[in-house]
Amino acid sequence: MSNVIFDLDGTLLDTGGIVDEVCEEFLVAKYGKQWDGRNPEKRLGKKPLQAAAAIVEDYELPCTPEQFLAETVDLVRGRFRNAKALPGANRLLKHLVAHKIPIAIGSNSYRSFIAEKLAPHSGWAETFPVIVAGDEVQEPKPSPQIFLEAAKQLDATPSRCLVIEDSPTGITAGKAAGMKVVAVPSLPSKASRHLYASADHIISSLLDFKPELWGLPPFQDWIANALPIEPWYISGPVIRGFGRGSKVLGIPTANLPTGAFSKQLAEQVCGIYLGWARLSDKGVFKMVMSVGWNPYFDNAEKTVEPWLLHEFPEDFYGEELRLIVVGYIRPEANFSSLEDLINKIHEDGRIAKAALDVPPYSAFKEDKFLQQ
Ligand code: ADP
Ligand code: RBF
Ligand code: MG
Repeated sequence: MSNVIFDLDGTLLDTGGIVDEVCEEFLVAKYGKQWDGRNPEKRLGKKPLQAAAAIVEDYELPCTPEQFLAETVDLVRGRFRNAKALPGANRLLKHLVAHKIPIAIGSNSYRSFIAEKLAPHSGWAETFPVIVAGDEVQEPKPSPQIFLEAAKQLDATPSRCLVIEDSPTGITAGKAAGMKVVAVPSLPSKASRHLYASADHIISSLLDFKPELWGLPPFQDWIANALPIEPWYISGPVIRGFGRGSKVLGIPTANLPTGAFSKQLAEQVCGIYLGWARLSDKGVFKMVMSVGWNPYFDNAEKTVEPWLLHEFPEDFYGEELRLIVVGYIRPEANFSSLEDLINKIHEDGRIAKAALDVPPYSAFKEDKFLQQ
């Protein structure tokens, strides 16, 4: 593989949240209706007018899709600049650019919107020598036209192009173009899994993209079996969790109320992380934790499950716990037996324990956040 073609919305940029925000506010203000985010598959990866038609139908709005789009488009546009790079996007782009791998964007979005979305991200617009938009071809995805045009402009044959996509529509388009396709699903639910079946490979986030599987140069930034990340800081009183950490697994996890950092949590990739924990009365400890829905138990909410790598003589419910999360270990996984899950968690613990002794992870032990 010598070329990579990226979808933009939901793959490199978190624009889905912006559209949802606008719809939620607009629906209640104009029509007194409550947005519930239903049927994301009808909007994801679609042209704006198709997505608008889905909303008009789903909420039985007394307007045409054209009217709905006309009334909301500027609200959405106004927020493009708030769209954050998805975790791992900057890392992957820098890596490909450093290795001179030709890259392109192939997006169903309009050309002018793409330009506005890229503008706040330093270096992004210049990074892509080729951008093909939905209004520059006759048929948008799932037609292969966008990707075929991108390949043409890259001067590459389709079989030498890898597409990275979050939407089923885009995966269909990439396969129809005769390209390899890696899916980073924006519809993470189990029920949506079959929509991604035609992808060559499915990953849970760009952090898990392995370039070497596609004949591209490997990343060299893992340190001590973990990937250093931009640290994130969370805290709260230790509360009761699902009541099974110690009982079912023999691995206690000190749960935090997620309300205080729900937005931060929504942005974090589900997976296993390492970091430092500080208990107000006890000091600073190494920590390994899972973030997500715990597929093995299929929880209904996204939680953090920090296991402090220390033996405590008793429980510490109610005590203030502060966490700095500094490294990523792996995606959340499902396991065919409880024993396999437990073994994996112990392996995570060993990785965290060793990694936290070396830079860059070790330095955060002295972070002010843990000292106050
Ligand atoms: P819950 O479902 O309430 O979280 P767990 O079985 O997961 O129950 O146990 C978590 C509790 O165990 C924590 O809230 C804390 O009070 C206690 N605990 C004892 N040792 C540890 C440890 N090493 N890491 C995390 N929590 C611990
Ligand atoms: N649960 C899963 O379903 N899949 C996992 O891959 C997984 N990894 C974990 C890794 C660590 C380090 C810890 C502490 C927990 C992990 N668990 C995982 C979560 C476990 O299911 C959870 O702690 C219990 O559900 C306790 O409520
Ligand atoms: Mg727990």
